[in-house]
Amino acid sequence: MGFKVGIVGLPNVGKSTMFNALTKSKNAEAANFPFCTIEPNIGVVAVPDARIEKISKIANSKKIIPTLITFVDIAGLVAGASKGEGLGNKFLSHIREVDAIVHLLRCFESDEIQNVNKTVDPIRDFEIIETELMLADLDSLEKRIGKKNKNIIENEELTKLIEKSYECLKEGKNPYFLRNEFDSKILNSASILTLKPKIIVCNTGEESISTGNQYTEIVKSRFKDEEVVNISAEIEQQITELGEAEALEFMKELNIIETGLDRVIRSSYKALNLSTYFTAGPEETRAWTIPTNCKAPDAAEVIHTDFKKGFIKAETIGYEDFIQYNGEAGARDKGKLRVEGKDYLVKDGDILHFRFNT
Ligand SMILES: Nc1nc2c(ncn2[C@@H]2O[C@H](COP(=O)(O)OP(=O)(O)O)[C@@H](O)[C@H]2O)c(=O)[nH]1
Ligand SMILES: [Mg+2]
Repeated sequence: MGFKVGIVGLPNVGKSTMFNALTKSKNAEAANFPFCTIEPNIGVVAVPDARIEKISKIANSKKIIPTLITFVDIAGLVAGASKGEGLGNKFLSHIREVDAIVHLLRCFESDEIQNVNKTVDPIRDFEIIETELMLADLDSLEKRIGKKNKNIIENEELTKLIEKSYECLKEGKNPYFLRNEFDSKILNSASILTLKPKIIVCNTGEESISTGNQYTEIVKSRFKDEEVVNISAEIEQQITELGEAEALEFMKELNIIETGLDRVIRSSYKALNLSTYFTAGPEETRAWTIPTNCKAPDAAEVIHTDFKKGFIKAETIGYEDFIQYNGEAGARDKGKLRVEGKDYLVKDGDILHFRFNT
């Protein structure tokens, strides 16, 4: 269902704590949001988006339907996992299915919680996990390249990507930089673990939740091009146990305006290069997820394949215009309702109404 993000990290870094807080809080937040925990380690959560409420108020909608993202708590990754240590290869099948990876890094000190290593060192921990992913990729690409010769020819760009990644991995290099050289469609279809978009999440202690600490600083300077988010999994869990007013009060005390979980969700959305458009009417205001820079008929297809097949045009109002002119009628009066054709690239926040032949 929708886009999937896997949470990985060494044992005891706080993955399950964060996962539980994520799924629990988003469940409690609005009972009418479609939500489910498919398996104990898979949860579907709503993407927080303040725009949807504003639109629905203006459109006088009975219902709000947010867009969703799936999180998977992936346990069992330890040094040697690719060779069967820990839960061994079991975790690999979980990771293969995800669209992006959250690396949860331990940045808190605690005498009680055992790390597999004695010291706190988020970069070392990251490298351990990445090494396992690289070894797993090396193994699977070797097989794929072998198969190709036996007549399973893949598309040319994909073959190039596979071969280049394989060359890197053979030399012990991480092929992640190839993300800059290939189209996202090819990257997404490659099913290569080390090429999946990454979100780096630092699990800090309570005292450094708003300021960060020495460890989160190291992480931030190492990952300049990635989304880096600081959270405290324990605090997030505590927040989920409070009522709305208490939670806000608590957050004020901690000097944070937004929960770490909301930031993790939004960073994931960004790392996946996704945008949102809306449909709005008296029945419902609904958010739809599309790849950024998607053409109107492809955006329509997210609602229904018939919308793409019979696509005629998309009546389009930009989000700012919709708010400023108080909805569709106002925007139309001011000439802000545009009629867009099949080459229109949908913008984040657009309110769309598709016209199509059946
Ligand atoms: N002090 C402290 N302990 C934490 C924090 N996050 C998680 N823990 C504790 O670390 C232990 C392992 O957490 P868990 O979520 O099960 O880790 P996992 O193995 O990565 O799933 C639990 O006892 C948590 O309560 C944190 O931010 N600070
Ligand atoms: Mg766990």
